[in-house]
Amino acid sequence: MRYNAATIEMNMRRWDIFCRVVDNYGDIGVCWRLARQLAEDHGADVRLWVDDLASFSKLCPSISTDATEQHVGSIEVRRWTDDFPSVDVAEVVVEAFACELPASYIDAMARREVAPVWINLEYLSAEGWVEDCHRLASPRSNSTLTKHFFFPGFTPRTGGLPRERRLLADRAAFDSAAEAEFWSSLGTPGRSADETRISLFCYENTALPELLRTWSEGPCAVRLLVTPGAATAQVQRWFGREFPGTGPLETGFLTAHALPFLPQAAFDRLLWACDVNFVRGEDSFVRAQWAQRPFVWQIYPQAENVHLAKLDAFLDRYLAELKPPSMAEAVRRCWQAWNFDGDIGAGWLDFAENRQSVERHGKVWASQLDQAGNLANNLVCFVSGK
Ligand code: TRH
Repeated sequence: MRYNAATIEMNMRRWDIFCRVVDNYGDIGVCWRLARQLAEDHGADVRLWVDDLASFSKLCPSISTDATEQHVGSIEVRRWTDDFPSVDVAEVVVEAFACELPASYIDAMARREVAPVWINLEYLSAEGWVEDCHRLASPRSNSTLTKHFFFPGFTPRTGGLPRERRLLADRAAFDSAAEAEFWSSLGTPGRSADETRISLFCYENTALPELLRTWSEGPCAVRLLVTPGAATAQVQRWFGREFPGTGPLETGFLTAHALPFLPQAAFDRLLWACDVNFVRGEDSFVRAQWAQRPFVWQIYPQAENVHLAKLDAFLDRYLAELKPPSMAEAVRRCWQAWNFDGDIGAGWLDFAENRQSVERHGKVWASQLDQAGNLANNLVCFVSGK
């Protein structure tokens, strides 16, 4: 959808975003994108409070892990510690993923002559109830403050997905020359005509050994780009040896390369440059959709299998328009095998056979997602209406 970025009114210019890193990188990954999009696309003055600068510095290497206050571009980054300082309250306050604002800050919000707009940014889900809860107000008892629930999502009745204003144009401009330059910047060989290039970002996954075996047996050459952490550990375990310095591990049709942790913008390019992406969690899952490449998602496992319904809800939406139904079923089987230790060998072979059609579908899907607007723009519009 082509729209102008919503303008922030002068009296809504200052935004505080609060982020607690529960585990992994998704919390800070989403908050960092939102902070940048609000600042760069909408001109907001953003102050980002983060309790774990070490995780943050992985995806943004210019972050100093021991600074209490620092700037990255126009964004002020503050270390969030228990002894919260006395600061001016912003006009818009984003509490990411119910991270619980400091009590002293909430008191200061309540003392403001005009109450700030208080947003609780929720986790992403494709489930139907999200549309009913999006934008709901939750007034605080004995207070002038009201918290609003803001749900990212896949339909126009949700908050949409994080997406930079220029993202689709940049993605479209990423041609084979840009791709070759990207591979060379990683020290990875250029492409050969007959290989399938796959990125792997996953949690510990019991289906992975079988998938590696399937890839190693062909019939096509697979060049696997393995991200640090659980993916690298499992690949090394399967090969029975460590990556030899910067060199690959090889067996049969499979060649695996270990990647360093990439800055977030380079991670996005990795997803653009691969033929298929295995992603996880929330933020890389969204980026795989904007990358418009076939992808396989490992959902973040939750207690009591709550994630089963979330996975199905997404598959129902994502596959609704993929025809014929047998192709949609092939994608579903592969994803379910990957998440629930099913027959990933057969699942992969079916998925790979339908790859070109799934890729075409990914482009249609991305333009459909674009109809929901993007999260930062939708937030600015919502806040302006308050
Ligand atoms: O790290 P994750 O597993 O995060 C998860 C999910 O967000 C989950 O929903 C949440 O509940 C849990 O954290 C606490 O996966 P995710 O969401 O894909 O976040 C990874 C981020 O790291 C994303 O912004 C991309 C970024 N990244 C890089 O920038 N460079 C890299 O090399 C890699 C591998 C990731």
